[in-house]
Amino acid sequence: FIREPKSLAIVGCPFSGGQPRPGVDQGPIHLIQAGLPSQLEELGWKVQFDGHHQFEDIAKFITSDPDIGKLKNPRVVSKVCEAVAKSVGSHAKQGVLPVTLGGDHSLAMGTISGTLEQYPDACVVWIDAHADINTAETTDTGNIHGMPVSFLLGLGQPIPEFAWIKPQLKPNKIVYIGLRDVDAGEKKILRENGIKAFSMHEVDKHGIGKVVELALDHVNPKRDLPIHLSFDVDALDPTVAPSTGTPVRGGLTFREGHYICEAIYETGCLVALDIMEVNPSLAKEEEVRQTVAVGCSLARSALGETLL
Ligand code: HAR
Ligand code: MN
Ligand code: MN
Ligand code: MN
Repeated sequence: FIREPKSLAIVGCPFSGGQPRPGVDQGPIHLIQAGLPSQLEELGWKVQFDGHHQFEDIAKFITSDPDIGKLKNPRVVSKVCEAVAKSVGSHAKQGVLPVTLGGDHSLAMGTISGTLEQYPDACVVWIDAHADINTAETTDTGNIHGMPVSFLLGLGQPIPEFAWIKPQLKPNKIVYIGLRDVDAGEKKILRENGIKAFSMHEVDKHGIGKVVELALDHVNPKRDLPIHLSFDVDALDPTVAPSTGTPVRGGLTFREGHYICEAIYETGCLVALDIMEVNPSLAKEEEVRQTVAVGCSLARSALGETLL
């Protein structure tokens, strides 16, 4: 799917409007400063990075953004994601692999919309402690980073402000790994839509190797469909990635997280990657450094770094 010579484009998304904690907008800036572009060049990629998105330009035109039902910052989140969809979509169209650095996970409405525009048959592998599948009706918090999957699937009552999102994702084209903090309403949605999810229970039971194989068997049985990997760093155990907005204990080990990335790279089907929810303002300096470094190394593993 990706043209030779292997090219990728880093889409820096300093955005935090999908959740309440300041700082996650600084995630992409730290990932770039840690040297991610040159690390990916060393893996043989041609790396384009023309600076981070300037979402202030969007926010400027939205002078008032009252809640819609429970949804917080709905217009800003929607416009930002629409811009991200265009950017990811245009890179994908040119055979360039978009690597989106978040920023909060509401951005995945944009990244996955952009991917599906170019690759309508793509499947999504969503790595997270959370299912991020609340609808406007089921959300307790109103934080849109807990909802992007429901928008992509077209669940819940349509919201005119989000009408640009084509509900192109089918429930059998997304699979989760790492879940352990799923709301009651989300469990119901997963069940009713037959969405495949491998929680930490399945990781404990089968081991990560088997879980990734089963996950890919579900969304990509012949290993011939494009894959969009959306990796929320809170899928990792907080001892591994402490500096994130909603850490949940009992998560993926360092190796389990990297194994997922390596196994997806090995399919040769990866067409887009998101590294989300790195928040450099939520931990001590050393833990921030560790979390940023892990974000970089997950990206490297997904883009071809091997241990030998
Ligand atoms: N389910 C909760 C909510 O809807 C918590 C959501 C998410 N936090 C994340 N997303 N970091 O992965 O608000
Ligand atoms: Mn670009
Ligand atoms: Mn998430
Ligand atoms: Mn999460």
